[in-house]
Amino acid sequence: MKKRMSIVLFTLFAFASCQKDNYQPKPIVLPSNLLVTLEINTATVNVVATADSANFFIFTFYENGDSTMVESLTGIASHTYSTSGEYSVKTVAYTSAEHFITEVDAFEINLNLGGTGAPAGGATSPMSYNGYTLVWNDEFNGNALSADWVHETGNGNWGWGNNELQYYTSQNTTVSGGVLQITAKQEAMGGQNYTSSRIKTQGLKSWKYGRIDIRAALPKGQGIWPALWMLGDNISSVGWPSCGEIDIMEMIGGPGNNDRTVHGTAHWSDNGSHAQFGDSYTLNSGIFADEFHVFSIVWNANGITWLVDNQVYNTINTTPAQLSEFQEKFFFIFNVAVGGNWPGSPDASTQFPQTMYVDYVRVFQ
Ligand SMILES: [Ca+2]
Repeated sequence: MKKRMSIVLFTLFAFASCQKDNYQPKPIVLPSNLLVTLEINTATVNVVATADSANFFIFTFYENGDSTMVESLTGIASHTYSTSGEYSVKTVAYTSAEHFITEVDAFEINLNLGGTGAPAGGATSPMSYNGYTLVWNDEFNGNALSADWVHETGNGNWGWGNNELQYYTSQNTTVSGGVLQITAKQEAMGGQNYTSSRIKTQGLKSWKYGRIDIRAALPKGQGIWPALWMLGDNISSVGWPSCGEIDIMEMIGGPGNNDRTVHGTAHWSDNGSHAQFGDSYTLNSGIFADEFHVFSIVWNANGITWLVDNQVYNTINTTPAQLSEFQEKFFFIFNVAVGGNWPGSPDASTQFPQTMYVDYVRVFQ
């Protein structure tokens, strides 16, 4: 009995060592540079994934405890949801069945936007970025503005410094169907011929640096001037432009390229003089009123970069001492102006009312 056991053990050892000597490890070739882009068209999310060295992809769409897997050689998949909600999709890029990399992206499906008059589709952006934390967001999912916002009303000094023609009132702001709606109307109030709204987070929420994404569909037409922008917290003590201004998105509506072009600009004080630096982004087709787009800045100690739908179109170096404005905290202002020095007045071609729809604003740091 004892002898047999030792023979068995010897045989096992010889077999194991033989296996080890002949084993050739396979080289590990992982995909790299996985890039996942999501586009949401009302109930349907379209996913496009690319990765170097990837031979196939598997997408898993999660929905209320259930999931749907889609395998794709091209990196393209889509899934249609039946209810509004926050969902996620897992993208796995494979070189072979054992060698893969994974990314999970969250997104929002909102089936109620249609009831507001907002366009149904357009670009969207992820709820998370590598290296960033979501520190504040407003998804505008309630029935009123949150306590993070206040209205600015009236016509300001010299039409808010620009000879603008609108009278701002809180009555032109609505939050419903998951979107903020700021509407410019042709109606008399406070000695002006137009009304609109201007909201801000001054004294309530402000930030220094970060990635900011704002998903919005814009109004259109001659004399319509929607803006998603920021001012330095210290404006009340140092004034403008020493406080600094970051225009994340401005559009001067009207025919030709106007309704299809947005501007991203920084303003500051250069030894007491107003200085500004900006550039613009023009759509290849259609206008900004047709569907939602995501207007972003990526802002750090070195500079500010402006993006539309994650495409960079302007960058400023803020390291020179004259641009120290941009090393301080800034608050948000969202408004739709009518007329003013830059856009000029509405004309017979301008249709009222005009609404800017904002699906969300998110700050990542
Ligand atoms: Ca929303």
